[in-house]
Amino acid sequence: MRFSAVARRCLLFLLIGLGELCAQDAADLKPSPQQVEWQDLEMGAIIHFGPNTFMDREWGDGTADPKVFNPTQFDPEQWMQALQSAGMKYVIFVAKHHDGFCLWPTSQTDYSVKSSPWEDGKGDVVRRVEEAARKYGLRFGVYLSPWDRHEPRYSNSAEYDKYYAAELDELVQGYGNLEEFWLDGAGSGGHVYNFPRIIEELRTYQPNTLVFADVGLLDYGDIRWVGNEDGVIPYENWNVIDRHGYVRWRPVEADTPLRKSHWFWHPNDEASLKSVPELMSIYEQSVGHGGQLVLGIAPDRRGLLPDADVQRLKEFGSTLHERYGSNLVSRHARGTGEQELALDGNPDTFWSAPAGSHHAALEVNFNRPITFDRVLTMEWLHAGQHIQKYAVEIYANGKWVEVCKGQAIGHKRIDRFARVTASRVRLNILSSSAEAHIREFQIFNDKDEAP
Ligand code: FUL
Repeated sequence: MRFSAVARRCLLFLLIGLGELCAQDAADLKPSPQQVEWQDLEMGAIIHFGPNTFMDREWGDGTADPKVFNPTQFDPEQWMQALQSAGMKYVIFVAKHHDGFCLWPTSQTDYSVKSSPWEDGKGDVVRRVEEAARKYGLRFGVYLSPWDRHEPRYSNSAEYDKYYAAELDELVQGYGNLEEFWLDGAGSGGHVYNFPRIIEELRTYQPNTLVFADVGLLDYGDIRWVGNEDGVIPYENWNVIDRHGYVRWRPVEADTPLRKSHWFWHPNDEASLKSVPELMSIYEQSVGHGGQLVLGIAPDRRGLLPDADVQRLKEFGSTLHERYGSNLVSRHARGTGEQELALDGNPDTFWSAPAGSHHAALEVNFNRPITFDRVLTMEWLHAGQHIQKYAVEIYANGKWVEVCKGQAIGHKRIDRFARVTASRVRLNILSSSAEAHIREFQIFNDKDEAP
């Protein structure tokens, strides 16, 4: 081989290598199929129930006598009915909180339901919650607190790792498919865990479970924490983020309790129940910002969700339905083109902008003017998150006029603006890293909101 041929070959390898490096660009990264499926769930609940419920505590110190755990009317089906009425699609049950008390009859410690009077120590809360969730069509996942304020082995990292992995082993092998595993970093500052080993344990038996991990444990997460406990995404929401040079798809989950700042049930606390307008605003700033909303619910000492909470969840579900159940696009003058696939009310079909394009427009025409104050857009994400800048525009007095604009769309984006009336509306994709793919472009008018 002549030198120039060698040089050409080297250059080729260099370019291939660079191409692979470029695949680390945010725009080239794609979600796993499990992540896409999970993002479609949109709303779930995290459930806190244990000795804290009986002791008016949020963070138990691990000294509570297991005998305090004795719900009198335990009925997780009642919880699931309430969650279903709100439109929730999955639940994460706190199998062990920071107090170390296990809600299933683990073989790893006596500090569990086995030592409680509930069902004579023969009950299994995790099992009952799992069965109830599946019965009502909700996916099931668990939270297992790494921080353990009861277990004496916690002071010895290696011993505790074995203990934690054995607990996890029971949960991942005994309760069917887990949708999500919540890895909470709270209280763990300064403690060293062997997380690679723990995640391997999980992955061996549950390859499809998505790991939620907050800031400190992010390296292990398939899902990331939003950064607050208000349930809102206060920034443009990109699914791909860079963590010290390691770039990958990590959708965001926004968690917040139904009762302000309380994850566990507390007596005389009904005034802290979030109102329907508050919940709607949270929804619009979480699901409506392309993320997942996880609402904290807390059964009381009876083992039931309080009536007020049940009622609030139901009202939330019906208000969501009222506001986002009547898509005005269903009245548009139907065309035959590909764009119809983004206007058909079916998120399983999508329109793709011309191959290789970096901007495009999706236009909706109505036979007569419609009045509206919000739009909902969904991006098809299997090929990555491509839209980087867009505007919603109406045609008025012979020209296109912007009513709102933004950057990231992602799974779902809800935009609100001052009410307008028009018969031509368009989503103007001003910049996309590759051709845009739109599952849905929907238009709504909230009659309850003042114009
Ligand atoms: C936090 C915990 O410290 C809270 O008690 C609660 O479990 C919440 C969901 O996560 O980090």
